[in-house]
Amino acid sequence: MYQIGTTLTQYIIFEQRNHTDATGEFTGLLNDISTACKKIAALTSKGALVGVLGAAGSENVQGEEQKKMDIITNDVFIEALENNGHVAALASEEMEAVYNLPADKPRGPYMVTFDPLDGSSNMDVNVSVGTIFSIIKAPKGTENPTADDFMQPGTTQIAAGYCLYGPSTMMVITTGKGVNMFTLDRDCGEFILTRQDVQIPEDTEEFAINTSNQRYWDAPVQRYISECLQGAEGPRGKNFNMRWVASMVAEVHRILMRGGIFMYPTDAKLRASGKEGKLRLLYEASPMSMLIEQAGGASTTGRERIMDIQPSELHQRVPVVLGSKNEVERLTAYHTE
Ligand code: AHM
Ligand code: MG
Repeated sequence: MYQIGTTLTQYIIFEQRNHTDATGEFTGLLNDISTACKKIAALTSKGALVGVLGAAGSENVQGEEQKKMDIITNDVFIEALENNGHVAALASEEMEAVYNLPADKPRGPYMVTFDPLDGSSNMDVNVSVGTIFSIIKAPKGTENPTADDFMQPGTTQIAAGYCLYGPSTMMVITTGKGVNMFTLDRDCGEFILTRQDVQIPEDTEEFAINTSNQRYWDAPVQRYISECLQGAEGPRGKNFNMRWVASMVAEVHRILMRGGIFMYPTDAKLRASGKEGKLRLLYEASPMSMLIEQAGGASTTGRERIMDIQPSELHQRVPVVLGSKNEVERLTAYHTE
């Protein structure tokens, strides 16, 4: 256990001491990620003052409108990570292909996948947004890893986390030994440990789903939500509350703090447009699943554990059901009944 008040930098160094074979590369990488997130936190907090709101006038590989901040934060991440020899390649929700480092940059043993600003459309209305990241091992002896090298299931993640830009900026990290939360102290520029070994309650009375898609949902999701909505008079015998921020980072953070279930299931509308889900496996579903499982929660597609999925493409989308264990297991069971 660490003392509350430990800085993220101290925490990373202490963690390195526990690994006798550590080279310092991982420590350096987490430091670079933390630097990138601090820069993004500064930009998000200044917003309109520095002209970063609004559309960029372009689309990403997935045909979604890019916000100015999608592009700016993607560049901030690349710049923070490509110079210090800790990574071999990067992949981002905002870039079509794998980002290989320029020839003159030193290569390192890790690869990072990231969504530089998840929920970016919320930026314009001053609602919480976040950065999501996942760290995996790079193949040995490969100068320029390819998309194939990124096709690793979530169980191979070395670390995963997000930075939430909300009323306060928080870095939430797992290295596979629980989940710790750090709050950015802007006065000293450090992330400070404010909560450790987070545990998600197994039961909850709070669900998060975009109900505007209700008419497209499959039967198991219809049943689950309808039972929640019937409240104390229905089969669940208790009342439920609902939240939908439309920023996955904010939703996952709420669930880590007080429990809940978050769903972005597949539905008829997504399938009609050739998609299996809305959220991306490598940049969103996989890292969030590692955090949720490390905090004692569960994460599935409704049919299988997300961490077990063998990715088949960089921008693969999957249905997501995550949060308090008993509710996730219930909805997952409805899919197989
Ligand atoms: P983005 O990566 O393009 O920002 O999209 C992901 C976001 C999630 O943060 C959020 O859960 C979801 O999209 C919101 O979807 P919807 O617009 O259907 O409410
Ligand atoms: Mg996203």
